[in-house]
Amino acid sequence: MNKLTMVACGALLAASSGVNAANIVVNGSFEADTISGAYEQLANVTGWESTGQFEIQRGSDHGGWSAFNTAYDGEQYLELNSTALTSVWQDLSTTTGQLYNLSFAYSGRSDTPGGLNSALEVYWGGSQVVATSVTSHSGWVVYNFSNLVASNALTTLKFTSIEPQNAPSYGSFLDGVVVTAVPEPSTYGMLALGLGVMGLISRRKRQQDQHHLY
Ligand SMILES: [Ca+2]
Ligand SMILES: [Ca+2]
Repeated sequence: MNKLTMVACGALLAASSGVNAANIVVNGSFEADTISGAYEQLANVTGWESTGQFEIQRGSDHGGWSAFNTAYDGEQYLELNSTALTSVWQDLSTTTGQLYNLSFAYSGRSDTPGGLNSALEVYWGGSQVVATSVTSHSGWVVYNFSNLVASNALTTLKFTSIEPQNAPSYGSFLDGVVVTAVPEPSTYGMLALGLGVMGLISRRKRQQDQHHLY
């Protein structure tokens, strides 16, 4: 790789890092407050607010109970229903008018009495992002929502557990909450420019090689 190619690669990497935007959720994987047992009920969890107390659980493969999930990401996750159906939320620092993508992993709890379904509602800036509640009962399901608009400098991301009302301390596991800014068109422009430069260098190199051959 010659010097010019290396410079072009550097430009390409710089443009790419803009595409892979950072997660603006604080402690979206619930790993910041390390618990020592299988589960722990906490008054406070880094980055998050709650209508009740929090419950952090360790994945079944990291000392948690067999009824618990393997963490979707890392070793721990949140159980919204600590002792009652609760909401958790976080005020995200956003740019007004900017578009964001949201993804998270959700699961009901497998040992919920009577096999009752768990259900969750998700709100972005006060508006529900899905018309019907998310429902899942066995294993993690990853949900993705694209192009959510930020109307303010702070946007509240909220998860509200609404089922099972008859076993309100069971389930609604949440993990891997990620919100990233949708790349600006100018970032794509830089990336395209970087790729164009690479293509040009590659063509010139081939032409030079041909000169050497003949
Ligand atoms: Ca986690
Ligand atoms: Ca619980």
